[in-house]
Amino acid sequence: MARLERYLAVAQDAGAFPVVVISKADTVDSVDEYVARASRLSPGLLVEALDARKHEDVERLRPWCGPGQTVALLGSSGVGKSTLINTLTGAVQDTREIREDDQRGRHTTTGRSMHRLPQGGWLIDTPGMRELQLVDVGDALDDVFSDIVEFAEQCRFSDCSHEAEPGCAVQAAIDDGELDAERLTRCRKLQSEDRRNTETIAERRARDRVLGQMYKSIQSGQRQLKGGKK
Ligand SMILES: Nc1nc2c(ncn2[C@@H]2O[C@H](COP(=O)(O)OP(=O)(O)OP(=O)(O)O)[C@@H](O)[C@H]2O)c(=O)[nH]1
Ligand SMILES: [Mg+2]
Repeated sequence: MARLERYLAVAQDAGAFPVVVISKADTVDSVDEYVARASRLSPGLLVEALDARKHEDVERLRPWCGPGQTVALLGSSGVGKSTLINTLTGAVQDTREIREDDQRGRHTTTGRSMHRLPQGGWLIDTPGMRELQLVDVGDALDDVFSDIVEFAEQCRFSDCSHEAEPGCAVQAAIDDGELDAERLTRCRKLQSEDRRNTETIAERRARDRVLGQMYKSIQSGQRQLKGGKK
């Protein structure tokens, strides 16, 4: 779930319409539980479970792959992104079994590539990600965790940290079973990661600016020196 929330934040930040595809549905007895858990992440979230190798299954994704639509497939290595594209387009891209020892993908796809669908849409295959760090997606996180944001608006204190303050509507929602405590933990983790990475980038930009000014002043100093020798 934590990984899905990350991908949803990235999609939200990019202004993309997310569709969750649960591949390898054929490898479990009942996929309904997985679909239900993913669907609960956001009201109205679209979730499709399928066997990425089967034409009749992937047909269900056609409505989002029509003319004028560009679809980027994101997900860990080995989940079946390239397989899905092969089935949808009839292409033969490299796909490989996941590793026996730790069930991880092998990072078969190493670069991004675009694939045209006969119906007119475009698919973008991407290499499976080892990790997906969030940077500067604070607003997107508010959307992904809009349920928590709404509860927080009811807190007695506007700067409530939802730890142990009186009148905390977030903790009350957890007590009432309306909010999963683990979802709050995951939300906090992503928010602090986002803040940390965003600060780091701002710091790096500031450092680059200072360095740039230093190089410029050195260069102009050299020019003056050369000019002085003449
Ligand atoms: N049983 C089953 N196997 C699948 C399904 N989708 C993919 N596979 C298999 O899973 C393995 C990995 O699939 P890939 O398509 O290479 O995965 P990927 O997401 O492109 O992986 P990277 O390129 O490493 O990011 C291959 O052996 C596929 O045949 C599925 O829905 N069901
Ligand atoms: Mg691949």
